[in-house]
Amino acid sequence: MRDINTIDVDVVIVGAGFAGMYQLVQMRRAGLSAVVLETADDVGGTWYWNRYPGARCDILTVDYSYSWDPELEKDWIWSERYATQPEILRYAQFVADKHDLRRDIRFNTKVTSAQWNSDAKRWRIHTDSGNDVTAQFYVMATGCLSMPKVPDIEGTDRFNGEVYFTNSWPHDGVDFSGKRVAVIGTGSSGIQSIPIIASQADQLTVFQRTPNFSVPAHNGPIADERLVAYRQDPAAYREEARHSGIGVPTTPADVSALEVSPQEREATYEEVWQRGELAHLLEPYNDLRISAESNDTIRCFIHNKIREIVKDPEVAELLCPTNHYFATKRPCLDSGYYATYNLPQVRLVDLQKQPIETITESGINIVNPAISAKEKTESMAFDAIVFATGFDAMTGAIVGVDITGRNGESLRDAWAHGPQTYLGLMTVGFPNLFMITGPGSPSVLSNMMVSIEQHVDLITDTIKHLRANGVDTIEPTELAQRRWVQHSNEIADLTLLPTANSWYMGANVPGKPQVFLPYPGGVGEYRKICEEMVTRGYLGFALTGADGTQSN
Ligand code: NA7
Repeated sequence: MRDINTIDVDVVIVGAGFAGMYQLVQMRRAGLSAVVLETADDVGGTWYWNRYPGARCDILTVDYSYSWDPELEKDWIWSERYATQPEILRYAQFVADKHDLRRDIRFNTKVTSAQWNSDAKRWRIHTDSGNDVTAQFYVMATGCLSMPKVPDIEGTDRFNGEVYFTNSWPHDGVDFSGKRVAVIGTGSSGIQSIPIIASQADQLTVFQRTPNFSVPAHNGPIADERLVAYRQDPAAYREEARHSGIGVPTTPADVSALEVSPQEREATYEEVWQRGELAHLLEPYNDLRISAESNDTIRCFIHNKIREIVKDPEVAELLCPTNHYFATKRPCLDSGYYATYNLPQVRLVDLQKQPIETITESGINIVNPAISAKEKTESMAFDAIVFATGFDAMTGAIVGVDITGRNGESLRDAWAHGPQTYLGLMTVGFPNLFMITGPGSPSVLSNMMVSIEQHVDLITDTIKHLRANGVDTIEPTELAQRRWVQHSNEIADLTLLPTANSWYMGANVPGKPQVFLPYPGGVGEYRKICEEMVTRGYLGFALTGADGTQSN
């Protein structure tokens, strides 16, 4: 039997992406002992794993940067509007070096299970390296899009050629020159990688289940006016982002899309299309998120753009998203995506009409009634298949660890009908377990960096408060949790968001309960609610002292 070495710390943090790194910094600043457990062999999280060609940020990188180290704001200059994955990874590594973070990170260490010990009032975390960690506080900094979705396609294991997953791409890259390549999936990862794969491959076939809205990134140097606003007063720029709707400085509109003339609307949409920023696409009118009729105006504008770019009218129609409203699935930013379908070596297969029958040893079989009256199977041979099929979003990485709380209850069971949290931060029955950007927080509907920093600061202040007041455990009350879930759903129901089969709803993973996962009220509103919760003495949380006395 292997020896289990146990280390004991105040705080165990799982994940060394941007959330875990900053949480470590804050724990050190608070004078607490902390260790980070990380599966990979270096920092970076999402930006460590997603190395597929064309991987970039879809929020301007000036906005997608840490604000907690004023020196960093001067030391690190982004080279483009939307930095590439290697540049963002270098940024994470630069921060890790500058703050000497790696000494408290255990790399190549996967957390397998965690148990709360009610007597000791501590968590015990088991890892695959044979080392256990015990800690009073346990922070899951595991990311919202980090647990790959298992491709639910018949025959996936049969293929004898090269197989790649965008979410765990080989570190030394892949050259598709001279190859026949299939890409399955047209979310952000597919849309970013398809133009580059097409430029290398002999033949590229894209398998599309749902067309997605994408707008051109117009990547290049960072626009002057943005840099001026940011460099003049970085602190004020960041503060504005913290109180905005999605964590990027924007000016909310006060007019409906239906209140202006079609000509004015067209000109406005053209301006935002040329601007190439997701944050500004819903900005021009105040009802694009809530009114189907208004949303239709931007939906039609983008359809027309696709029809202008894609020369074959049939292919253009296949690429036009018609079964969901704009931004009810996460829209994408691209560099030449639609124009890629004008290349002679690129074919689009619409899986709605020609579903995959099976993956075979040599390629992919689809149902294609056009082949012949008798034979309806078309067999396509490939040298490589790229799965860009996404993630078990928001909950996958959390329930991927076998977590057992108070009374021996498993988190998987507690969330069997959908995640229940208070503020997306904690869940009933699991004392002292915090989630950064968990389900029920704005997270994936926001600039992640802003949401991460807000959560880390809140968790840090909470732990400091507990320590200063002799409180051993913190846990939400049933009532607060129930009301939060209800409040979040009520806001979602006012919008068009729940109408789409999106990963926001858990709809991409077969069998996953379909509930709206992120908090849709905006980061500024959410921040206010959290601040009020603190001001009102951690309203909605039960705090238990060493002698068992409870407050709240
Ligand atoms: P996404 O956005 O979840 O995209 C996954 C894509 O794969 C999407 O087009 C899916 O179609 C498709 N998919 C998933 N399963 C299948 C099967 N079984 N058959 C065919 N097609 C399938 O993940 P990404 O990695 O692209 O992007 C995730 C986020 O990362 C993105 O939003 C950015 O924030 C960064 P569907 O739409 O489900 O019909």
